[in-house]
Parts: sequence; C-alpha cells; structure tokens
Amino acid sequence: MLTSSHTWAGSSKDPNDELFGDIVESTDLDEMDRYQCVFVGEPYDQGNVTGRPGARGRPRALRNALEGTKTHHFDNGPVESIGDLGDIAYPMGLSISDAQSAFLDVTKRVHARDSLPIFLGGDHSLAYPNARPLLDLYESVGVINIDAHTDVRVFYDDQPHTGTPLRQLIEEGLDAYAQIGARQFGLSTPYIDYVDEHDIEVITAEDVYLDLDESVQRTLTAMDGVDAIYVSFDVDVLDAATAPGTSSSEPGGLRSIEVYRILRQLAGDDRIEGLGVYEVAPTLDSNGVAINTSARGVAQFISGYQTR
Ligand SMILES: [Mn+2]
Repeated sequence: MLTSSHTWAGSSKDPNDELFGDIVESTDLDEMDRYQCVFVGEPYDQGNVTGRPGARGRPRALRNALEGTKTHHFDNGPVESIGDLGDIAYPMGLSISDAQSAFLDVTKRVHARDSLPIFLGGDHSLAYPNARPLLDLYESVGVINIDAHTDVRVFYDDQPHTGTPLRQLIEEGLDAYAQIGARQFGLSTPYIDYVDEHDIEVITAEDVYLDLDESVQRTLTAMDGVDAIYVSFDVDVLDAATAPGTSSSEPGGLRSIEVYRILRQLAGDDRIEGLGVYEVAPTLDSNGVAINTSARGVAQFISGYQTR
C-alpha cells in the first residue's frame, strides 16, 4: 500500500545550513496529522501515451533534489512540519483504469486526514485519483491545473490516460476548472467546444506573460463558490527550453520564476486541499534542470501554504 524506502538526511557540511533533508520526517497514515503537509510518492507512468514515458522514477528524483534544498524563503521564513508517507505501491501489469482505482484506494485514506497531501508523480493520469476523493468530501470542488495541456481528451481503447484526468473529474461532478499556461495550437476544435460547453477557464501562457497577477486572479475568480481546491502542477507548463525533461514538452511556455509566483500565490488560498506534481521524467532531463525546477516549485508552494 505505502512503502517507505527514502531516509531523509541533510547533507551540508556547514552547521548553519538547514535543508529539507534535515526537517522532513517519515510518517504513516495514523501519524500524518502531526505534520502540516505530507509527501506521497506515486512512481507510475504507464498512463503516458506519448511514446516518451519516464516519469516513473520521479518521486525518488524529486526527494533527492529537495533533500539538498535550503528551507528559508526571504519573506516567509523557513518552511517546517513536513512528513513523508513514502510511495504508493501497486501491482505490475494493471490496466490504466485499474491502476487509477488502486491509487484511489490509498488517496481516499490520505484525503480523509487533515494534513495537506503533496503528491509526487508520476504521469498526469494520477490527477484523477489524487483529486477524486475531494468530490465525496466537499459540497463543491475546483481544480486549478498549471499545465500546457487541458487534459480533457477522450479515452483511447476504452482506457483513461495522461490526457484524460480533468475530463474524468468533470464527468464525475467537478464544479469548477481553471487551466493556466495553455499553449496556442494545442487543442483541436472539438476540444475547444468541450471547453466552452463546460465553462472551463483557460488562461494561456501568453496571458501569464502579459499579466501574471491578473492571470492568477482569473483562476481564483473561476473558483468562486467552491469549498475545496486541488492544484495540479504539470511541469510541461514550463517552456520547452526551461524544462526539457518531460514527456510532452512544448515551446511558448512559462519561465520558472513565473511558475513559482503562481504556486506560492495559489497556496495562500485557504481552500487548498492538495497539490500534485507531474510529468517530470528524469531519463529525459538535461542536467536535472526539470527536476530541480519542480523541487523548488514544491518548496514555493509549501512556503505559501504555511504562511496563510
Ligand atoms: Mn501537460
């Protein structure tokens, strides 16, 4: 169910340094509410249908990158109180649909607790099991998806995949959906029609480039009236030149500094009930740049969350 193989340890020779490796502690479902936030690893990339998988090794790579990251934000102070539940284990050979169910069995139990889950994926098909339990726990739920892609595609061969999680959530009752970082020429007309029919708020990467704070405000306006918000951070929202280590990298995207500000601002909303980080593929990465960029993104989100 949950397997813990990572031992967090600080690695600095300087006694003045405090790293994530020094403060993150292993925990379990019974004890996790001792921490404000908990990591949940999801080493799964079989939902990837691009022919360029590679996100499976991601939780380990992300933990390694965070381990050496210092804890202090200039304005918000040091982050603290982070537990690690380990990785969700699943049998080999499952269909994508059955894998989503296997993850959902565990994510339900995680969401039933108070601590904020931070899911370390994994491909984006996991956004479905990671957000789905909130639909049963709250009257109304919204998702803010920081992503190049809208991920409302149809199933292929009757199976969900990395391009379907938001469509699945919408069809099961999601109340509000805002995507930030969309690329032009990324969706065909039938999907644009789906976006319009379901009142999805699509904010392009160009919108962010022109006015970041206004763009964040548009995502939150789209969340008016919802009780709980899940944030999905698909690293392919970053420009292809900034984060080559992802399966569906696209030009015309965001810079890391923009993603950090978006993550930190969204984390300050008091309805946030989860974050997922997806699609970093260490085997496709160049010098660990996508991994390090998203590890700092997690740090920014936690910093924003803990100073609400
Ligand atoms: Mn994407």
